[in-house]
Amino acid sequence: MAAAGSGVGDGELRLLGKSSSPWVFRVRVALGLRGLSYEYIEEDLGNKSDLLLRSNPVHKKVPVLIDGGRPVCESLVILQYIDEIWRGTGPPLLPADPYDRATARFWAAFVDDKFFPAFSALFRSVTDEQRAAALQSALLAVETLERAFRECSKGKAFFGGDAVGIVDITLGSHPIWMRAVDETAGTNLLDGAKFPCLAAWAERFMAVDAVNRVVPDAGKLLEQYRASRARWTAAADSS
Ligand SMILES: N[C@@H](CCC(=O)N[C@@H](CS)C(=O)NCC(=O)O)C(=O)O
Repeated sequence: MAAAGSGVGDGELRLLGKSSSPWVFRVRVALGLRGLSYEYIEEDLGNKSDLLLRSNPVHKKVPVLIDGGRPVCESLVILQYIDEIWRGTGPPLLPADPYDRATARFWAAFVDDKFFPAFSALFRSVTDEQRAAALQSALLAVETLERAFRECSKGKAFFGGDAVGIVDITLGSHPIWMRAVDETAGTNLLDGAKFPCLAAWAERFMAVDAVNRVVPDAGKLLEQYRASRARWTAAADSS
């Protein structure tokens, strides 16, 4: 976690981020849901600030939430910190019941440990063979999440029930990138016919005010993704 005594000065709430980062997006959504104001500091990840290096000396990554001078690192840890510290200022991100809470933590971990690596392989694939193999794994993970949604939502709008919870925020950082992949690679990861619950959930989640306010510009993401793909393809061709 964050370094104790890392020398970060006291202050209000600050967030070190990168506007295109799905992990940073999670924290911005959670802060927005709680109605918290904070200073947002955009990092240049090619030239990381001293503040970032001192605040997250282990991973040197964003997001870092700095609360009164004390850094908290890793998006899922930060979401749980926000949930515990600012209670009562919005619906809880984790359910009250210990079993439901364990289930929510399980699915949030699934998103990071299983869904994301599968999606990331698809995201980075440059050849048709790579794409076909990666697509299969990504669709399996999406199918699992479709079932998870039915289990967690209990017929309501979100994984968290009537309100957005930790699984919504954790998975919700990816649809915008999934759409960028769909537009570029001709896939349909959130196919409404195959995954009706998840496709409808993604629409609902993206329409939530706290999400809508901080969602990165889809056109810019697509442009950025196409430029990265062109670089990866050129590198693969020259190797
Ligand atoms: N597991 C981390 C992932 C954070 C992450 O990968 N952040 C990226 C930005 S999208 C980063 O800071 N990368 C800088 C680097 O790898 O040097 C989390 O959930 O917060």
